[in-house]
Amino acid sequence: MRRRRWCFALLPLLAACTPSVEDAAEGAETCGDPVSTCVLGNGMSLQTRETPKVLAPIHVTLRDVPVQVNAVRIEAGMSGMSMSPVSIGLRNTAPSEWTGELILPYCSQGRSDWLWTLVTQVGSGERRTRIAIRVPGS
Ligand SMILES: [Cu+2]
Repeated sequence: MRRRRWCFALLPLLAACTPSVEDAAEGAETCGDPVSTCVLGNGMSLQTRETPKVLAPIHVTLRDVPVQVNAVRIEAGMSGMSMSPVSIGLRNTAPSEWTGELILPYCSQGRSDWLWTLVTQVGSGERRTRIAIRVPGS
């Protein structure tokens, strides 16, 4: 019973990704090695506990987040692909530090050029930072 439920949970992930005409990756910052931390142009730094892989939890820590930020989430997608939205909310785990766990679907086109959008909320305003991160599909 348990195994069957897991399969159903995976189905939408496997069917997630089809080509479409959408926003391009231009303007995104590149994070080449998130395990050893990427300092972003906005002063925050992003680190993953493990080398990002699809279909496996990726533990993300965001540090040096301005104290006035009251919510942080990560939206993940691929430019030119339409896919079920991947969006996770991070938790404020220490002063200026937010963490969360992300699972990315397998890309049916074999692509690995993921775009993560960091959405930080201050009051009712949102700021979006786009980061290009390679997440191998296999
Ligand atoms: Cu894709």
